[in-house]
Amino acid sequence: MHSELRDRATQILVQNDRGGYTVPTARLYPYQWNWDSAFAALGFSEFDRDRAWRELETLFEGQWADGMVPHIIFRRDDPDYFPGPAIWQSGTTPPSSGHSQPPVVASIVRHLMETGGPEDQERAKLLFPRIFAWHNWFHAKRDPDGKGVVGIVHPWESGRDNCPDWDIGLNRIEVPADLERYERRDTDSVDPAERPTSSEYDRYLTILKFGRECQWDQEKIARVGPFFMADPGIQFILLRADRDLSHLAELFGFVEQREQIRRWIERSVQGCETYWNEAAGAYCARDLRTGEFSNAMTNISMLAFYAGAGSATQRIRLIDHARDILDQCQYGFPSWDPRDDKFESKRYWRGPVWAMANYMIVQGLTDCGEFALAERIKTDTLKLIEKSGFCEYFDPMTGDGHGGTDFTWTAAIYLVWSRATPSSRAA
Ligand code: 9WN
Repeated sequence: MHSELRDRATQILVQNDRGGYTVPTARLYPYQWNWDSAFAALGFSEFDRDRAWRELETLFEGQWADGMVPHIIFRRDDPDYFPGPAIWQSGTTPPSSGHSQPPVVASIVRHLMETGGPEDQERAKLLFPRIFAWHNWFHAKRDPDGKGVVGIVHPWESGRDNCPDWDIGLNRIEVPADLERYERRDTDSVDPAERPTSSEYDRYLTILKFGRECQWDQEKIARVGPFFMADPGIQFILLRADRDLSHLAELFGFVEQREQIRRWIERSVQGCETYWNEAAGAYCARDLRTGEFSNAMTNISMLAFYAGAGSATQRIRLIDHARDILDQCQYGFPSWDPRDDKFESKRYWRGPVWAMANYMIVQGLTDCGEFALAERIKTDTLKLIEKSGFCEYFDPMTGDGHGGTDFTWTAAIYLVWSRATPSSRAA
C-alpha cells in the first residue's frame, strides 16, 4: 500500500506537469499557482531535483518589476478557470493575477539545499536576489507604514480564500451595481457545498475590479482598497521564510541583504503581537481598517511555532487549545475551530484539513520540541491520504476527501512524509 501510494504520488506530480510548471490539479486549477508551486518543488525533490528547481525558476518568470510574485501565472488562456487573464488585466508578460500568495519559497529552497549538493547551492544562489526582492515587496507594499504587520488585500492572497477569518473584511464590502456579470467555473467540477458562496465570489470580484481599475497600484490598493486584513498565515510564513533567507544570505556571504533581513525579522517579531487575541487564546486575523479581530483558532494560528513567534505563555496556551480542538475531530488539523458555529466540515477553508498546512504545522512543532502533537498531526495526514486519496482537502470528522482530486501538494507532502525519517531542524 505504502509503495503503491508513493508511486501514485509520483505519477500525480508527473501528470500535473505542464512543461516546467505544475498545475495544482487538472481542470479546476489549470494554471501555475504560487505556493502550490513551492510545494510541488518539495515533492519533485524526492525524485527529480532538476525538475524541482525548474518549478521555482518558472514561478519567478512571472515576477513583476516591483518584486511581487503573483498568485497565479497564466501561460495560456484556459476556459476551465474563472477569473482568467482577461479579467485580471495585469499588463505583464506572462499575464498574471494582481496580488501575491504566502511566500513559502525561501523555506523550500533551504530544504532543497540542505538535502542536496553543490548544484543545488548554485541554483539557490541564482534565485536568491529574486526571492529577496519578493520579500522586500511584502515588507514595503503590504506593510506601508512599517509596523511589522504584513496585510493582505484579497482573501485569495492568504491562500485561505473563504476562511471565516475574512468574513469581517468581506462583510464591509458593498458590491457595486456595475460589477460585470460573470460565470463561475469552479462549481462545474466541485460540489458547490464544498466551495465559497456566490456572495463571497461577488466580493472577491469587487476587490479585483478595484485593483484592475487602479492598474494594480499596490500602494493605493493597500491604503484605500476595499479589503486590508492582517493574516497570521502570511505573517508567520514570511517570518519563517525571512529566517531561512537570512540563513542563505549568511552562507553566500551577502552581508548587506542579511542586515536588511535582520531588520525585517526584528520588526515582524514585534508585529506578531498585533495578532494575539487574548480572548480567543490564539493568533487570529484582524481587520487593518477597523482593528476588529477574528475570534477563533485556525490551522494557521498554529504556524506561530513554524515562525518561531510568541512567548512561552502564548505557546503553552496554543498547545492546550490545539489539544482541545483535536479532541473534537477524528483527523487534525481543522482549518476552523469545530466548536464555533461557523465551522463547516466540508467547505474548503471553513473546517477541512489541508495536507500542506499540516506539513508546516508539524515542522514548527518539531522544531519547538512538541513531538507528540507533531506526530499526531503527521499520522492523521497520512491516514487521510491512505483512506481517501490525494484530495485537495479532507473532512476532519469523517476523513472523506473533497475538492479537486489527484492534487499536487497533497501528493508532494505524502512523498516527503512517507519516506523513513521526517525532515526537521532547529529553527
Ligand atoms: C484562488 C490552487 C489554489 C490554492 C489556494 C486555494 C484555491 C483558488 C481558487 O486554489 O484558491 O487562488 O480558485 O479557489 O484556496 O490556496 O493556492 O490550489
